[in-house]
Amino acid sequence: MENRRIGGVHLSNIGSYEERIEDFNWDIAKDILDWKDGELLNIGAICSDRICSRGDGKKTALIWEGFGDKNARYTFDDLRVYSNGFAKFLSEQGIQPEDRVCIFMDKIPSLYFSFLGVLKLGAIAQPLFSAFGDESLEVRLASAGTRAILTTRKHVRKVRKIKDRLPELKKIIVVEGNPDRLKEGEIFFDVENSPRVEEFDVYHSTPETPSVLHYTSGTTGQPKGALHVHNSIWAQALTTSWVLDLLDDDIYWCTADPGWVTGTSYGIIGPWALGATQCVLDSGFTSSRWYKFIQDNRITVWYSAPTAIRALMKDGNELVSDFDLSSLRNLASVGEPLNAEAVIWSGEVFDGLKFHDTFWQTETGAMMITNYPGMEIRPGSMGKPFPGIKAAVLDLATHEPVDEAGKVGLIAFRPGWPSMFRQYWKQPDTYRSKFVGASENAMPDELRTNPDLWYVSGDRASIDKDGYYWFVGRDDDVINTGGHLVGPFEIESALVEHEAIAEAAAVGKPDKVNMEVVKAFVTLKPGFEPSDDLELDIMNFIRKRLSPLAMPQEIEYRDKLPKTRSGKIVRRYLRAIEWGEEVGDLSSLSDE
Ligand code: 6R9
Repeated sequence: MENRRIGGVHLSNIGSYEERIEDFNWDIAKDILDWKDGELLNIGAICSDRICSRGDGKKTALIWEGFGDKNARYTFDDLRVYSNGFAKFLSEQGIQPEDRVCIFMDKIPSLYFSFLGVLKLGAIAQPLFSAFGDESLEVRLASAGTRAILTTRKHVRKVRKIKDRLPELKKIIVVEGNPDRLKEGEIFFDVENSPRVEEFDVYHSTPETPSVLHYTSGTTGQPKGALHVHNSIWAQALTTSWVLDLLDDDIYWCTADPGWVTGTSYGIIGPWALGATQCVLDSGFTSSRWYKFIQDNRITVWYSAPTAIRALMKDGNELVSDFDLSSLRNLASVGEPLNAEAVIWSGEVFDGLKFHDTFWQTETGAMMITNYPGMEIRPGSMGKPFPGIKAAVLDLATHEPVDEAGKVGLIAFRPGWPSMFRQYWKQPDTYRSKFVGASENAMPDELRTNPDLWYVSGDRASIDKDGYYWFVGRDDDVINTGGHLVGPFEIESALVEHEAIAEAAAVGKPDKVNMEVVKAFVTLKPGFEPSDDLELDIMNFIRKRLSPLAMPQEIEYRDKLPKTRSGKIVRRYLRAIEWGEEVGDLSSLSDE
């Protein structure tokens, strides 16, 4: 990448936001990567082989630290060879292009190698949080018809519990741990201790070849798989360059886990497409561990999330001064509203550096509305649409763009950017329902290319007179806890599997650090009495089956739950009480 540090002053890759809007063209991303039409468009290869062939094979690609003092470093040449290793191994196991391969492990180096390897083979990477319990895992593997899962000794027991119910899951591959203790049918593959694979015939993907399948929660039904394609790389690379502002000599840290789209779009694809050095910290969160990680690795660009920032804030300013964080030069955040206090705080403690808020979704694949280097940050605002993105706020009733400053509506985007999701896995109707103006039988390809439609995000915002977007809240019941979306339906379905529970509703309740945490309202079956022990038992039940994030922090016992006359539980009502908001019109509720 062109290095624009002139006389010590960095002008920023984006330069002038207004000028970029004027001359915008997605092909700029191709120029930045020096990629010519007709060349191989495969994310796995662009992020590794291509960096080596431009002469940067010896450059550090990954600086990794785990629990205790475990650490390792890998060059782009290592990335190339180890991703080849995974691609070759999976192809020998019979994995074919477009097969779904789940990656279910902690943030260990093999997660990163295998992700690129799966893509090199033309298969679809399905990364899932290693914190998921067996039920969360089963729902997603069953939905995707996943053929192979790559996991570790630590997590394989969850796969064992569910594998008999997953007829399409043919291969269980353990990439780390002790091979002697595996069960029959499980395969061991340790890429770093296998022969180096110097050459692999990378799959000739087209721009529309599927690449990554990310599961995301909605209000109704189980989580949906948002499917991305190799063409997404242009949006991921360009936003990485213009918003995160990576230069050749930066040391970059994205704190997100690749089970979340942030961890793939900006923790793998965007930065490595540009040939940047990335850091990964695979150990639990403590403020001092994070500050030390930045200090020791001289991290310059840092992409994190509001919950983490608020947790750092809580630990105070004094702790910050115990570390030398002078290497930092650009900070950004995503996942939930970044409150103004957090922006102002970061400016105070990080020597004038304020977090740049960025807004986007699993479905958008890349940043959509953000703050840019060199542009005035208005604390509390998400910034402005990325050049090339046509955004609007649609009137809640008419779905026409609002032109009045400050009026609240639905955030929407005109279809057509490169990283837009191509479908919800096997749910064409749900995909269609995300577009305003779509005809009843429109196919996914028509929807994603029709410039007259609006893709509606499911969030509310207003735009001020200068074009800055201000987040208001979600337009649905999805719970955003610490930046992770949890679907109430998934929690409720698991709750009613508990022997004591008759009916359940899950809503978000306010929380200082996580913004929201899960609260469950339950009615009990005859013969069960409310008690503290039962509450603890229910909490653990959910933690183990779903995940620690989905676990209710509070359980309220009720004799009955509020319902509509057609029998649907009204979460909106329960949520409003938690937030101390107006409950609204209750006339549609049943008096039963
Ligand atoms: C990348 C990612 C998407 C939802 C989104 C919104 C919330 C994300 C935000 C934000 C306020 C921001 N969200 N960024 N809310 N300000 N800067 O987060 O993807 O997990 O799909 O979540 O998260 O509600 O619709 P995903």
